[in-house]
Amino acid sequence: MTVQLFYASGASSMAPHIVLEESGLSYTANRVNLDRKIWAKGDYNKINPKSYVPTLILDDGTVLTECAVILEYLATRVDDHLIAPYQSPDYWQQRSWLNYIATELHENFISPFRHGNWLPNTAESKQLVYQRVYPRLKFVEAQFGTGKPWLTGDQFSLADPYLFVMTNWLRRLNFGFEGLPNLQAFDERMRQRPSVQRVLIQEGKPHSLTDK
Ligand SMILES: N[C@@H](CCC(=O)N[C@@H](CS)C(=O)NCC(=O)O)C(=O)O
Repeated sequence: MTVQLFYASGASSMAPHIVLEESGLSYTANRVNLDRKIWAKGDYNKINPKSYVPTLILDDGTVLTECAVILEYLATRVDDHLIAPYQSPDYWQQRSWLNYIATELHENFISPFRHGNWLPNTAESKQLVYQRVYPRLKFVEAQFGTGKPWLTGDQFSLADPYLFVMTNWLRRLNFGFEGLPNLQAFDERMRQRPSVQRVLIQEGKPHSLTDK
C-alpha cells in the first residue's frame, strides 16, 4: 500500500509526515503551495476542497482530511505502538489529547485572517494568538510536570508529533518557551528522533512570516 500525503512545509501536515516516517509505511509526499493553492499537478482545491493541508489519499482513492483523523488512521495501520488498543482507557486519553491539540491549540495558532497566511504575521495578530495559546500551553506544560517524556506517558504516541507542530510554531513565531520548560525539553526530545530530523530536512524552509 502506498498512501499520498499532501503537505506544506512546517504546517500541521508535519504531524502525519512524522508518523509516516515512524511507521515505515510506503508513501509519497506532495508539496502544496498554500499561497497559490497549487501542487505539482495543478489545482490543490480539487484534491481537498477545504483548501488546507493535510490531506491523505489512500491506495483505494479514499480521501482523508483533518489532521487528528489522519493521525489515527495512520497509527491504526501499523502495529499498536503508536496508539493504545481501541476503546481502552489509554485510547480515550489519546483521543482527548488529539482533540485538545486540534481545537484548543492548532485552531488558536491559526491566523484570524487565515487563507494564504495561516500563521499570524503581523504584530497585532501575533499578540492575539499568543494570548490565546499561552494558557492552553500552560495546561500541557503541567501535564509534563510528572516527568513523563511523552504526552501520554512513557511511550511515544501519535499525539506527540501533533504537539511538536505546536512547539515548532512557538519557535517560528519567536514566542519562545518562557514558563514552558517541560515543553521546551519535549521539543528538544522530538528533534532528536531520526524521523523528525528526516521530515525537517525533507520539508525544508517554511513560508515567510514577514509582516505584510
Ligand atoms: N481543521 C483542519 C485545519 C488544517 C489547517 O488549518 N491547515 C492549515 C495549515 S496548518 C492550512 O493548510 N491553511 C491553509 C489556508 O488557510 O490557506 C485540520 O485539523 O486538519
